[in-house]
Amino acid sequence: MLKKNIGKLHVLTDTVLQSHFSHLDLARMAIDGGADTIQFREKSASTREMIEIARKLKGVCVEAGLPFIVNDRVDVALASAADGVHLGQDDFPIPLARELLGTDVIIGGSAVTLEDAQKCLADGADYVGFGPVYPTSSKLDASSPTGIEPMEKAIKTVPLPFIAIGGIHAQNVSEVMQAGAYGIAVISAVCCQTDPEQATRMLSQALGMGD
Ligand code: TZP
Ligand code: MG
Repeated sequence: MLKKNIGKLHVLTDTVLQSHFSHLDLARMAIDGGADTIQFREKSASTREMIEIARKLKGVCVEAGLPFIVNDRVDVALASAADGVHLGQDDFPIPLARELLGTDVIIGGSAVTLEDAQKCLADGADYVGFGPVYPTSSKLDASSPTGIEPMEKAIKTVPLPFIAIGGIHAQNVSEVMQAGAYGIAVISAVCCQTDPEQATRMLSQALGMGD
């Protein structure tokens, strides 16, 4: 049993790959479809705008009883009383984020290699976001896809929950879960679908959630 509520189906909201739905629309639909973590991922809005959206998203997540995580931005996480923050290897340093946010806040760290994952552990992350496992066009500066085996090896070596990310959809969920992932994180498999709620439901079913 994990000490913190690290969800198994993280939906990252995105308004760059699509402009049909807002962050708030996406969060609501993902929650209705069975997402158990919402991560606010916004790279281009102003800080004020980000804070405004994040505070609304936090409200939606509180209502649903789900953790709300902010990508990259410790300041926006603080300003919205987020439950967590997700930090890449070149983002705000995890140990400093921990100092500022406290022990109860969920901190996720990104990893593409075993060494990255070991660093996440040493830095005090609560989970590892590992990937891209499969090819993805949702992240401009994404590394080459790792494939399953490096993730499997990292999972066996680093005692943290692993959230697989990158090119994950309902058809390859079972492969990443069999490799030992604790859960998955997706952008396009939800945000870029005509029915994000139904798309989330397919993923949650593939994960065997709510069975
Ligand atoms: N980090 C590694 S891959 C990725 C991020 C944010 C993008 C995931 O998007 P998608 O559409 O689920 O492949
Ligand atoms: Mg980042």
